[in-house]
Amino acid sequence: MMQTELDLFNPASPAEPQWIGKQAVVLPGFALAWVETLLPELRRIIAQAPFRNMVTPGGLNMAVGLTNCGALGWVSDRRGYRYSPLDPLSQQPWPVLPGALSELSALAAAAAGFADFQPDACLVNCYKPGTRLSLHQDRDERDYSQPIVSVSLGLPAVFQFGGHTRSEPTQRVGLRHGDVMVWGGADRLRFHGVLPLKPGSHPLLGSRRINLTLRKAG
Ligand code: MD6
Ligand code: FE
Repeated sequence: MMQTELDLFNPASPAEPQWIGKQAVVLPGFALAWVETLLPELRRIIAQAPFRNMVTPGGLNMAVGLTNCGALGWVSDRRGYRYSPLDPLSQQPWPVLPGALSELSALAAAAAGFADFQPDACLVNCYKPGTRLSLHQDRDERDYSQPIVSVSLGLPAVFQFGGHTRSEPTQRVGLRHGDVMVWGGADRLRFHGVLPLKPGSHPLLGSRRINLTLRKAG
């Protein structure tokens, strides 16, 4: 059967990789086997470094709840965006990056053609129904030759994948619980965002979506 965009939303469709760019791919269900290991780790991370709404340099409150684990964490405030070894809330190092998350992300990166991916930062985003993430580029990492690996958990979302300028048209990609997306190379700096989350309840995570993005930031 030919793969169409609609198949992404059909649970019965085969879990074939969906290439959405030359070097950007969705691996449907790739993280499902790791969820049981990841959820207790996630609880530990959130207990140590709770979700918070960061402020943009322009003074706006970000709607997405945000925290990090790993040697470096992404932070935003009136001074700008950067990676920091300390959680500004606690002035302590971020929670340790779970080994299972490094392994999973290295395997996913390899499946997408990126060998030896060694993440040192994991941004954890929490979306409630209605929360969106506006179009942006991920450009605060030092080395753009390294890909980003994104793990979706909980409620499904519609990811917008654009071009190299904000005004280019975007494609829409469904991301469901357990899906992993890898992008890098020629696609590394493409604009992207998340449409407002639809209300719903996920059996394991309740009324939210959690997205983990693993990066080599430093
Ligand atoms: C999200 N993700 O899916 C937000 N960035 O909730 C991102 O902003 C993102 O998924 C770079 C690469 C993959 C991503
Ligand atoms: Fe991003």
